[in-house]
Amino acid sequence: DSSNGSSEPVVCKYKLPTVKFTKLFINGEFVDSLSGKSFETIDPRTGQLIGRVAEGDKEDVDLAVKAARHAFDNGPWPRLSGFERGRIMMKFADLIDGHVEELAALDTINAGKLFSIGKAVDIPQAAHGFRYYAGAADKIHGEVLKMSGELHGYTLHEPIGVVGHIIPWNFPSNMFSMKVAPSLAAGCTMVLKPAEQTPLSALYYAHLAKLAGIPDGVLNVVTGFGATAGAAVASHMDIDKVSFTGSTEVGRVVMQAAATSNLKSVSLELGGKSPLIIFDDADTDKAAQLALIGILFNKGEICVASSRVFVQEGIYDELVKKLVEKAKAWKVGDPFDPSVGHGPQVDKKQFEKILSYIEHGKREGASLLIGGKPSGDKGYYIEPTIFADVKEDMLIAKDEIFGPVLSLMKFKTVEEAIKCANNTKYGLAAGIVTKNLDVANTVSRSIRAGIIWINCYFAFDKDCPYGGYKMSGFGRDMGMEALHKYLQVKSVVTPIYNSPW
Ligand code: TXE
Repeated sequence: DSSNGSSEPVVCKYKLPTVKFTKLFINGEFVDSLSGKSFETIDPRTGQLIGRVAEGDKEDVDLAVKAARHAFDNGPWPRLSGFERGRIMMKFADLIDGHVEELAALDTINAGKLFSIGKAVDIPQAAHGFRYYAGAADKIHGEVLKMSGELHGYTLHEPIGVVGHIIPWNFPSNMFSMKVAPSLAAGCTMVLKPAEQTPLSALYYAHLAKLAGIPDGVLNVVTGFGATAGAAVASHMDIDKVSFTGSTEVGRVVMQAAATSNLKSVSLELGGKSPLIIFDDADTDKAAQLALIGILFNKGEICVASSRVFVQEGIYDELVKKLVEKAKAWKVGDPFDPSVGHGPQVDKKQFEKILSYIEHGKREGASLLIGGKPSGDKGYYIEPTIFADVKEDMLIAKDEIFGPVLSLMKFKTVEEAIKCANNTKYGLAAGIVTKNLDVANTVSRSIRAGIIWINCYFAFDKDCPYGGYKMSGFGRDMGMEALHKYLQVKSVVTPIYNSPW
C-alpha cells in the first residue's frame, strides 16, 4: 500500500516493454546521429537508466529538414488528394490502436504516466486525433470572394510547407498526435523534436507511420536536447513554421530565433496557472472531486492544471475538509499499478523544482494541510500537497509549479473571484462550479483564458480548440483551428469580362 502518508510506493511486477527504436528517424530510416553521440533515457520510477538514444544536433536537423524539404517540394504527400492522405492517416490510426499496450508502456517507463490511463485514454486519443484530421484532409478549401470590381477572386488554402514541431514530455503521445495529425492532413512535411526526457514513443510512432505508408521524408523525428537540436529547428532557414509546446521562457527563445532567422510562422502553447472557482451553491462533493483531479491528474504535470482553487466563503470550510479527505485516500505509487492515482514526476529536475516551491510555500506562511514531501525513497514521487491561506502575491500562487501542489484561496463576491482569477500572467484554462447560469455566463466571459470548463474540468475534445491568452502563448491546437495554422491562404484573381485589365 502506498496511500499518502505511508512510506513506500507500490512496486509493480509488470513486464516492461522492449525498447526497439532508439535512433533518429530521417527520410524513412532509423539512423545514428552524425556525431555518433547518444544520451541516457531514464525511468522516473527508479531514477535508473532505460537505455541510450541517439543525440541529434544541428547537422542532423539539417539532414532532416533537407529530407522534409525534398518531400514537400518534389514528393507525393502535398500533391496527393486529401482523400488519399486521409486514407493513409486512417491506417496510421489503426496501427496505433494495434500497438496500444507497447505505446502506453513506453510512456509509463519514460514519463511515469499511469499505464491504465495510457491504454484507455492517451493512446486511443492519439489514434483518434489522426482519424479526426484524416476526415478533414479532403475538406480543405478556400472561398469564392465577393470582390467589388469586375473580377473573379477566390482563395486557395495551401500547406504552409516544412513544419518544425518541438514538444514537451508531459503527454508524449497526445502531443505527437496533436501536432503531427493536423499538419499531415494539411499536406505539410515535418521535423519533430520530442522532449529529451521522453524520446521513446515518438520513435515508435515514426516506425508505425512508415508501416502506414506515409512517404519517406514526410515525418522526421530528431531526438536530442533543446539547446542544440531544438534551437536548430527554431532557427532553421528552411523551416516555414515552428509549432512549440513547452515553458514560457523557451517559448520566448523560440520566437526570437524565428524572428532572427527566416521569420518563420510561430505558434506557442506555454505554461499556465489556471483557476478553478467554486461558488457557494456548488455540490461540495463534486466540487472537491473536480479540485482534486484538477491538480493531481497526470501528477500535476499538465499545463491546464487547476493549481489555484478559489472557494466562496460560505462553503470554504466544508469544501476544504472534503478535499483533504479525498487527498488522503489518493494513492501514489508505481504507475503500472491500476489502483494508483499518480506516479513519479518526470525527472529529477522537475522533482526538485516542485519540492523547492513547497519549501517556498511554507516559508511564505501558507498553511500546509497535507503532503509536502517526497513519497518513498527512490524515484521521483511526490505526495499530493495542499496549501491553504495562500495570498495572491506568494510565489506558489503566481508560478507554474507543474506538480501535485494546490493553492487554496477564499473569496466573497463574483467580482472578487473574477479579479483574482485574472491576476496571473497566464491564460490557458479556467473552471467554474456553480448552478447559477448568470454567474457561469458572467465569469466565463470575464476570464481571459483559452478554455473555460463549467461544472467540469479537463473536458477535452478533438473538436475543441485549445491554447492560450496572455503569456500562455498564441495559436490553437486541436479542432479545425489547428488545421488552419498549417495552411497558407493564397488569393487568386482574374478579370471577368470587358474588364479594364
Ligand atoms: O521545458 P522546456 P522543461 C513548463 C513547466 C515545467 C517547465 C520547465 O512549468 O516545469 O516548463 O520544463 C525544448 N530551443 N512546461 O524545462 O525546456 C525541449 O527540448 C528550442 C509546460 O522541460 O520548455 C523540449 O522539447 N527548443 C509545458 C521542449 O522545448 C528548446 C510542458 C519543452 O521543454 C530549447 C512542459 C531551445 N533553446 C513544460 N530549450 C506545457 N505547456 O504543457 C528547450 N527546448
